[in-house]
Amino acid sequence: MPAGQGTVYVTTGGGGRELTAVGTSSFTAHAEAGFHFTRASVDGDLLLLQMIRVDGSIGDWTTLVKGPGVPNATCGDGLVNQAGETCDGADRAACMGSCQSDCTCAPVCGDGAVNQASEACDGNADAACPGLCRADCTCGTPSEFVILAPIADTYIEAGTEAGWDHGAATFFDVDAKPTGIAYLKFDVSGVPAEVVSARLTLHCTNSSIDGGSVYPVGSSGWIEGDRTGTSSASAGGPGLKWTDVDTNADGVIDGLDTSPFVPDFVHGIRMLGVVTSRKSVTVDLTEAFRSGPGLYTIAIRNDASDGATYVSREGTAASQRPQLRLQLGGPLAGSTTTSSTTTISSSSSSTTTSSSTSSSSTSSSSTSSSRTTSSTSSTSTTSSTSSTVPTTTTTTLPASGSSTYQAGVRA
Ligand SMILES: [Ca+2]
Ligand SMILES: [Ca+2]
Ligand SMILES: [Ca+2]
Ligand SMILES: [Ca+2]
Repeated sequence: MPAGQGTVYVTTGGGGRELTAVGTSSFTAHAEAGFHFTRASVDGDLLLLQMIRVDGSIGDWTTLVKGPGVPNATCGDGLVNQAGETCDGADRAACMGSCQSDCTCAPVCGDGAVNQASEACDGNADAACPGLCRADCTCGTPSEFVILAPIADTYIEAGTEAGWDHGAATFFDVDAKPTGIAYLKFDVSGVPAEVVSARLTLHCTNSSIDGGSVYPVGSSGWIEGDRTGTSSASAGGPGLKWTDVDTNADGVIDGLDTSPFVPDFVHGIRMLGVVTSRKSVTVDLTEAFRSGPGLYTIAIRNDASDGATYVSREGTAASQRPQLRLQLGGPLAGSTTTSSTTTISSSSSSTTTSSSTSSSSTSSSSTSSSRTTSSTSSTSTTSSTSSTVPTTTTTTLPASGSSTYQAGVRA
């Protein structure tokens, strides 16, 4: 637009809590349903807006420039602002470790890839020793691990099934419409050793953009029940029901409910992320299993009306049932093995964020701002904040359907 002749308005999504599928239109540069926030960076005549996902990666960005020139983005300018940059100096939200001079994340143990000479394996990248990767990225021995099945699992659901017992169902749902929350109970009382890492694997049977977030539950005193949740015969079963937890019957489970089975939504442990039907998903829940021997309950809730479904412990295929794999800090009880366990590092390297508290949701993060500007530029005169009237507008457009962006477009 001509210099000094208008105001650019930028509308950014976020807020709310439920993810919904998003579409595209003729002027959409990027559309994505995901948890994110928008970061605005102002540097002189440059305004950079970025969609930052929960994992710190950048989903989309757009740049507005006042004045004649668009400064060249470089690796080293301290902002993730061009294709190929995962980080840049201190701007490294997507990195578990530091940012390297080439603007990529430095490899660390815990990033899920075997990418350092010291790593034999890393999380799910365990081809060198399937199922036996230690938290310190070395290969362990079978005696260091135990695999636990849940001793109970179920889900509770608002609405017409609020009084239903789903304890014997072959699956469990997490969903936001109606709200469905899954509960899994594990008995770690027979494991008298430090839990160095705990990884839960679930088998998904219904894809979702939000597989759910995992939360601790303070009490394991709930009953699984014996109804399958497939008919109204499930009403009134002995198992945990929505109506048991939503004690004030307002249709929402939160801190206003007095049930001991209200999940601790303030201390989310981990997100499952996008989950795909017929695939397994594994999450690191180490921090939830650090209290020593005993019973543990975790709950899974998502924020998408696009619900996810997982195989329960009653699932037909044993290999698809939930599994909690524990790496122990000492030999198993009764085990006579001594040598192989001495090298176990108890300094768990699983750091990570319990990112699930970052809220917001939705929708197309940014549309092409060349359209946006042209449609809003002409008449408005006042607008407080915009002393930054751009004379040149740069917008980032998708290069070719990928997530890499490049070219600036003059408005
Ligand atoms: Ca840069
Ligand atoms: Ca690694
Ligand atoms: Ca069950
Ligand atoms: Ca309630």
